[in-house]
Amino acid sequence: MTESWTTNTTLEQIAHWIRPLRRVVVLTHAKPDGDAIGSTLAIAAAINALRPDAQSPTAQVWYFGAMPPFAAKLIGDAPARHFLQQSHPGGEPDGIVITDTGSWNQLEHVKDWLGPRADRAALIDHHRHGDPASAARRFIDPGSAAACQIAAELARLLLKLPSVTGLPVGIARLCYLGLATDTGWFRHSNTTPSALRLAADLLDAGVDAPELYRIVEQSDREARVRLMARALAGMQLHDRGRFAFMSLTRADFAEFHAEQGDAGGFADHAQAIESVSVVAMFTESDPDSSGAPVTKVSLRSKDGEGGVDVNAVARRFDGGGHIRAAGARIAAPIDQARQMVLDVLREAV
Ligand SMILES: [Mn+2]
Repeated sequence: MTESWTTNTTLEQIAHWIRPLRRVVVLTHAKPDGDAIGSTLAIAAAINALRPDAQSPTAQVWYFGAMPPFAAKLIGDAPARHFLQQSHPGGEPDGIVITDTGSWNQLEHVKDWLGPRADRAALIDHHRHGDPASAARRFIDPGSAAACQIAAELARLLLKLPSVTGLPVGIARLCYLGLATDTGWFRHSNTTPSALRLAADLLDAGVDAPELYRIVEQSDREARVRLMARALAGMQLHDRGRFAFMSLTRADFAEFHAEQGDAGGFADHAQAIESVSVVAMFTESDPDSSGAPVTKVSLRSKDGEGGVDVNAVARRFDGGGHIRAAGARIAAPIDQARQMVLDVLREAV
């Protein structure tokens, strides 16, 4: 019998397993977002704080694919490596920690390396779906607002603190980053009482929340805002305004000297339209290894009466995510991908 995508351990046990490790690689999904970056760096920092006098840091983070514009400021001089495409990084860690995913299609770049080492891997995640074979030890809580909510607790356990209010401010700040970005700065439906209590505790730990807001939301390059204008200008509404579709081609990115990482979060702006229930943002990706076209779709669904489960829609295309935010990669040119998604959305409502 194959294992299911459920928790099979406790955070205490994961902390206990991590503590004696001497060489740890921390991984997350490709094209990491605020939660992925915050949770990986927070856990790596907590692990490295266990052996402050070590010659080289115990834990190192590996990132794959495009990084968001704010990443560099948050990574700073933390031990992190960045690979743009499929790599077989050297080294043989005695432990691997994965955050904010456990699905092979999001770990594609490192799958060949990770697969045979899953017996020495642990993952913490808040997604509803994943591949249990990616890690032998799994703590999965879809009730957590962000992977960072779980990471904050794991960091507390690693450092044997009575409360997350005692976390070093550098770690607390990273946890706040993921919590804030995954909840849309505490606006989305995952803004639970426990998420807000954790946010309060992290502020008590000394986090400068307005500074983080500035770094993440108010440090865009001009190219990103121009790209956003292009996406919004070409927006089309379907089904009496219920679905808003936007597209960006590789030529659009090239024109503004923008990178794929510059296009995140555009869907929020189209959600401002009252009639809109679902926003689909299509971006033309690089062709696959055989040269066939690939379109990435990012889906956002508005809360409230008649809200659409976009996770179910994304899963029809082998993607996934959350009920209100999900995505997929579709092996089709952009116009065809738009029609395919529209068909599935019409079935879903
Ligand atoms: Mn997340």
